[in-house]
Amino acid sequence: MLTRIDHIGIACRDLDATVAFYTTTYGFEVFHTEVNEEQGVREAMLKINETSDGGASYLQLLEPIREDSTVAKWLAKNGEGVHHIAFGTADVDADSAAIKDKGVRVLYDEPRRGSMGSRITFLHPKDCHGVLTELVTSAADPDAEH
Ligand code: V0V
Ligand code: CO
Repeated sequence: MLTRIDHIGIACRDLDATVAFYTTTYGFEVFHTEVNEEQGVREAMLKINETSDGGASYLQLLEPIREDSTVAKWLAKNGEGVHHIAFGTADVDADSAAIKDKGVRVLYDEPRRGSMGSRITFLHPKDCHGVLTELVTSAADPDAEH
């Protein structure tokens, strides 16, 4: 069951400048930063609020680290802006299988490593009315494998 908005992914060209905008303008704080080599991004997670399922909602600011990464490709075409939304679930395997059975393309056969040790997969934007949609089980979710 999808129980929260886990994060909104925002593509940017300059992570430090974008973090400065969100911290200075709104007073949000950086909760976590990391480089995800597989996904080709450097990212910052800004925690916005905790959620009733025991998780939290974040902004995920994403700067590409390679020209051939999905975010670099998207930036070249669209410029900076909202890149994806992510729904949180305690069981990304079960939810992605159930959604696949409804005819939505799931991009990965097995969930991959996401921010802060989470397990993530993506749904094709063309099957989701134009929205690249991620499913995430955070390391803190009850059913998460550690
Ligand atoms: C592409 N399209 C999008 C889109 N990206 N539509 C909405 N939102 C997006 N973000 C559209 C694009 O305009 C095209 O439509 C069509 O899909 C095919 O796109 P393309 O430019 O030819 O690109 P592809 O097909 O090479 O790649 C698109 C997909 C790719 C979605 C397959 O971006 C992908 O694998 N994304 C999943 C991984 C990812 O995004 N990682 C970065 C975040 P038209 O022009 O044909 O109509 S990493 C992350 O979130 C982490 C680590 C985390 O949360 O922990
Ligand atoms: Co994401």
